[in-house]
Amino acid sequence: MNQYEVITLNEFILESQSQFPQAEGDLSHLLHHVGTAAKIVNREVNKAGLVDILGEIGTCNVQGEDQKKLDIFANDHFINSLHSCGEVCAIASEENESFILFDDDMARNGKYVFLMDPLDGSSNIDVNVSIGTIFSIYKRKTKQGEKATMEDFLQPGTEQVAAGYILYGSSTMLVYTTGQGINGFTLDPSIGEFCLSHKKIKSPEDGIIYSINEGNYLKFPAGVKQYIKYCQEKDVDTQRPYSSRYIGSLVSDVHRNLLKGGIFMYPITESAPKGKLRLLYECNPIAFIIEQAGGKATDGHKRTMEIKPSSLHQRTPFYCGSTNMVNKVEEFIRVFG
Ligand code: P6P
Repeated sequence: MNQYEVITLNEFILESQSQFPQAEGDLSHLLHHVGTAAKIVNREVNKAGLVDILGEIGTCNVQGEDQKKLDIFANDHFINSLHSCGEVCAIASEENESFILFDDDMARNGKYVFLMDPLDGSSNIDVNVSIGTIFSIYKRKTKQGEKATMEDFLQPGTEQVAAGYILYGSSTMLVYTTGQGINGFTLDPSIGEFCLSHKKIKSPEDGIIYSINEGNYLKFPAGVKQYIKYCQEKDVDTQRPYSSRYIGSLVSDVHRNLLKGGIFMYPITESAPKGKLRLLYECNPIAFIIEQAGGKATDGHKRTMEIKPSSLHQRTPFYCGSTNMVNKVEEFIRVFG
């Protein structure tokens, strides 16, 4: 790609589809709608400080977390946009207790189900720290025309047909995969298009950044405590001590480590005995992205994408990033528990 060639997200999606003669264009159409919805949410996120869309609305989501006005805006917008595209028969969201069924003529025959965290890290909104949208797409298991059921959502991450995230940061990026590698698109506000900016991202198999909320140190499993100490010890050969970088916004921490190399960890703690992050619409899509970039994503023992889900909002411990770093923390967990 020469420096002057601009490849928009939609051109890239169509070009990618053309490589699969049997493709019918429905996933391409769905991904186009994700991109359009992301632009609308980005517009609201960018002006959040100027209009009455900051702050809480006095309600809690199914997780018991205070809902922010932007949370609700993003959730509603993605739901409406994906409903109108007709390719999705049902949606599950962090913001909704159960999945939303589209049982009308427009979407009943949709081939896919869509899962999302519409605005992850929303506690950072009011202090202008970057936030993100995370999404995961599966082919439905129920027959087209039938009503979608929970079975369509409780699929292991290995069954994902696409996954990605939008990062509303210093620039707005959309990063996604359909299983043929991952590519990053940066929104050019002057033309209102996501343009290919990070082609075929490959993540370094080693890194010198570790990301974890060390405020929970006393509650971590022994192996995680030992690994943190390992990261902090001086060792010239392995470029230790590593740097600690933690934004507290999953998409931001993962994106930085994806590009630079590093490990993100959210272990179990006393207050989160199963971990804090949700398997279906946070960990699985991130795991798909990370693995497609050559990295690794596990629960400390098992590949995240092979976990068989049992409920929509189930949580899991999560260790992801550079393969050698994930292998090392798993080694400490094996030895120290
Ligand atoms: P803690 C944000 O609330 C989030 O879901 C992720 O984006 C982030 O990685 C994590 O929680 C931060 O959690 O407990 O460190 O504040």
